[in-house]
Order: sequence, then C-alpha cells, then structure tokens
Amino acid sequence: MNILVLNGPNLNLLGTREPAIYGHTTLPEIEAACVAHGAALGLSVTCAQSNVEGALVDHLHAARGTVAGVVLNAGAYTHSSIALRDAITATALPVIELHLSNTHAREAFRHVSLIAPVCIGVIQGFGARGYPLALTALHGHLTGDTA
Ligand code: CA2
Repeated sequence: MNILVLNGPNLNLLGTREPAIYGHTTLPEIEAACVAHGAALGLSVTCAQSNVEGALVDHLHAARGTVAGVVLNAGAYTHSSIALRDAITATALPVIELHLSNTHAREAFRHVSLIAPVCIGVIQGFGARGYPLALTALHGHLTGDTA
C-alpha cells in the first residue's frame, strides 16, 4: 500500500527555528522516519511538502487512485483553507490530520480546523513522534484492525 505524507507551509523550516514549539527534528529527518516506519508496517511512504495552497491541492488530486491514504500536516492552511477541505472530500481518501504542536493549547485562531471534519482523525501535540503514530493509525484503519 502506498501512503502520502504531505506537509504544508513553513514546515520545510523545521529544526531551524522555534524549537520550543516545533522541536529540533528537521523535515528530511521526519520524512526518513516516515519511510522507515512505513516500511516496518509494510507501507510504501512517499513524502511531499509545499508552501503553496494550490500545490497541496494538486498533491491530493494526484494521490487519488495512486495512494491508499494520506497523513497531512496542512500547517496554517488547516485554519483557513476551504480549498484543501474540498480537495480531501474530492479524493475520498482516508486522511489523518497531523500537527506537531497542540493547536488547542495555542492562540484561539488555531483552535479551529476546517479540515478536521473531513479527516478520519487528528493527531497533534506529540512533535515529530506524531508522524509514525499517524502511520500506525492509518495502517490500522486500512487493514481493518480495530485494536
Ligand atoms: O503544529 C503544527 O504542526 C502546525 O501545523 C504548524 C503550523 C501552524 O500554523 C499550525 O497552527 C500548527 C506552522 C508551521 C511553522 O513551521 C515552522 C517551523 C520552523 C520555524 C518556524 C515555523
């Protein structure tokens, strides 16, 4: 099974600034961990990142028919993008919303997610460790493992 791990705006800067909020792990390190954890689960993980809202929509469209599920950290677009929400609905793929930080413990404008209602679940607040957690959850969802 192919899985897409898709990261949104500014996440290419991980590990370089604001480590108190986002940790010290870089995006290439997160992506390598996703590929390794996916392989251990029998998943083939492809990773992508863009700072451009429309490019993220394009990645979701391209995922249709080629991947079984998506782990999506949409960054700040989480709180603003109807286009991303519509793209998730349009692909009809199982998507897990992922955040490094606990958005509910932060500013009020981060408490609202426009994409959460069209995702199968949300993992947040566990830093870079959230990515393998999300892959494990997605694997369970796809294989019908009800835990
Ligand atoms: O906690 C998350 O993963 C977020 O998706 C991160 C977004 C933020 O807008 C969301 O509310 C929650 C921001 C990503 C910014 O990434 C940076 C990385 C390094 C240095 C500065 C910003």
